[in-house]
Order: sequence, then structure tokens, then C-alpha cells
Amino acid sequence: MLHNLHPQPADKILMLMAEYRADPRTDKIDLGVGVYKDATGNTPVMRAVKEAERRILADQTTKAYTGLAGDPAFGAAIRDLVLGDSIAADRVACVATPGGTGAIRQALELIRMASPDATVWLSNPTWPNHPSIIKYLGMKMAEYRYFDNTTRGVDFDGLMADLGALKAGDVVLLHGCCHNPTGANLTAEQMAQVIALMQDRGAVPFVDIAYQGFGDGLEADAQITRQIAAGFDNCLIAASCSKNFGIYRERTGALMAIAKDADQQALAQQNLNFLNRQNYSFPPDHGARVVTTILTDPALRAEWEAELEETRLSMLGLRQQLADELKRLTNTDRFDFLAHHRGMFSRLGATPDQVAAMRAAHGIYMVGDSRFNVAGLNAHSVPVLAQAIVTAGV
Ligand code: PLP
Ligand code: TYF
Repeated sequence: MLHNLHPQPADKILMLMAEYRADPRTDKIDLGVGVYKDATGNTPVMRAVKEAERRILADQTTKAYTGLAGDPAFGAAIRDLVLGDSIAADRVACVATPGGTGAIRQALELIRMASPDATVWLSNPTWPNHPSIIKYLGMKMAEYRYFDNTTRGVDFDGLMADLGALKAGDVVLLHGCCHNPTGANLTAEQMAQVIALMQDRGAVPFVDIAYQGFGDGLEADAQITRQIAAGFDNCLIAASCSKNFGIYRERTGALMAIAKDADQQALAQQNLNFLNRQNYSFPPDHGARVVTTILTDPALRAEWEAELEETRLSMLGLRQQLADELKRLTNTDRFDFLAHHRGMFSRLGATPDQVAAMRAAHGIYMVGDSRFNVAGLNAHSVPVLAQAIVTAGV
């Protein structure tokens, strides 16, 4: 049987992790995979997470199954965190999933069940797992222009022109905040135009929000998602807790399906539970319980928000330092976009050869499309990267 298998394409980001580890240079700089690192290069367990885990260890009396949707308290907590009071709770169907990736997979399976002929529209570029899963599921896919390589901002005219071809029932995947891989984001006014266009065409939004709290703050980063939830009869939201709670390996996320009314919500919930059962029965609980413990305890929540804010501000500081350093070296404001981008990543706009040159000469590891993880930098490595960028002729 197994001899029938074919080799599968590897994940370029994960491959880069292995290449970095194998590099013997001691002054190498890892700007690859999207994991937050502090100034010493550690990915810490957040203080509130440690405390929540201590409490769970001390107080938990059973490990019996939860429910197909996971713990309802987690569903309520994540719904409030992402959606606030933008829509009535009885319109939200929600299941816990193994990470944001699990939520994306379940969302796509739900779309395929409900409208097998729908085209899913993706930004070009987007997170590589989006097209990979869509292709694997045999669904239709189209791209809309997103990144302007000259300004290193959003190609808004291109985006609107491409989405002009939307048909009723098509699904548009949008990043809720902190676009991965570019770091370039739509303004609120631009998003209002995209929403109006999707409403006009009868398209269904699908929001992937994996970095809430990493851009402009917890509330600000949720605004687009909330605006979309409030503006459509139906939409899907895949939320990840991997980054903002720093619990990557615990596999914690949720899929929310916004329904027209409470009856439709019940139908959607039943289908989401069914999908969980087909794929893994019960979703993982530990990370979800940590998140619920933090979000429902005011003191722990305040501690978590404070540390998340420190994380966010440290990345913003590194962005500004890098933009300033490049301004000094080049005597231009060509790299100011780095300070305007938001989230963990920026796409530098370098060619693959320039990316390879930076790796060969300086041990700087960024993804081949010139995406780099801002959190992989520190005050000492920013000038090294800036000089490497100039030397490579970016
Ligand atoms: N969506 C985007 C755009 C991401 O960058 C990520 C990665 O962190 C995810 C979703 C989901 O990640 P995870 O499955 O680790 O929660
Ligand atoms: O884009 C990133 O680097 C993160 C982490 O298959 C990641 O989202 C990368 C690849 C992958 C899963 C997560």
C-alpha cells in the first residue's frame, strides 16, 4: 500500500527552521517561523499562562471528555474576546479546534458541505497553508491582488479590481489583522469599501485572525472582524490563541460561524459539532482551559493583557529602530514602511537572490519571499540586518 504514496511538498517556513538549526555559525539570526522571541531569543511561557496552569493542575478533578464543541465556557470566552458585543451571542455557532489551522480546516470543510461550487478568494500573497488546504480539499480557489511591491503597502486598486469579479456565494478570506506574510494592512476606510463590495455581490467573508493583540492592541485588532460579523447574515471566523497566549504547541483555536438568526445558528452548531466528530471527536482541552481561566479571572486577565502589550510594543520598537537605521544608512525614507506595517511580519520586497545573499554572507534567515519575523530581532541584530539589507542592494 504505502509504495503508492508520492512525496508531498514541504512547508517552506518549516524547512527554513531546519536549515537554520543546521547552520553552525554562532552569530546567525533567525527571522523565519512566526514565533515570538524576547530580546534574549527565548519564547517565554507567559506569566498568566503559568499561573493558570498551576491552578488547573491544583484544581482539576477530571480529565473526562468535554463535548464535541469543546468546553462551552471556552466558546463564550473566545467569542467575547474576538467579537465583543458586535453581534448577538445567539447568532454565533462555535467549536474549539486544534489551533487556528484546525479552525481554518473546519471552516473550509463547512464551506464545501454548504456550497461545494463556491470559489474561495485568497490574497496574493497569503499564509501558504490557506491554498495548500483548499487544494487538498479539492475546492475552487482564486486570488486577489494585495501587495504593492513598489510602496510595500496594499495594492488597493488591484484588490478592488480583482474582487470586482466576485459571484454570489463566493467566499473571501481576509486576515483580521497583521497580514501574514506582508505586514501591510487595509485602513478602516478601505475595509469599509471591501465590505460594501462583498455585500453588493452577496459574497461570504471568512476572517482568519491569528494575531489579535500584536498590531494596534486587543480591541483595535478585532475591529475589522467585528465590523464584518455585524455586516453580514453569514460569515466564518477562524481564531488562533497560539500567538497572543504564546501556547503554540497546545493547539488552541476556535471556529465561529455567524448565522442569520438563532434557528440557523442551531443548524450551524450541529454541523460544526459533526465536523469535529468526523475529524477528531473532541478538540484538545488544555490550552482552551488555560485561555478560559485567564479571560474569566480579572486579575489574571490584566496580567495577560499587560504582557501581551509589552510584546506588542517591543515589536513596534524594533520596527521603528530598523526603519530609523535604514533611513540613516540610505539617506532616504524608502524603508519607512517597516514602521507602518503591523504584526510579527514584514515583507521586505527583496528578490530571492538578495534573500539568499543575506543568508550566505550574514547568516540571516528569512523566508524566500523576503518575509521576516520582527520578533527574531533585538537591539544588537537590527543594525546587522539593516547593513545586510543595504549591502544586498534591496
Ligand atoms: N493563520 C495565520 C495567518 C497564521 O499565521 C497562523 C500561524 O500562526 C495561523 C492561522 C494558525 O496557527 P496555529 O494553527 O498555530 O494556531
Ligand atoms: O507563518 C508562520 O510562520 C506561522 C507559524 O505550517 C506556522 O504562522 C508556519 C507554518 C505552518 C504552521 C505554522
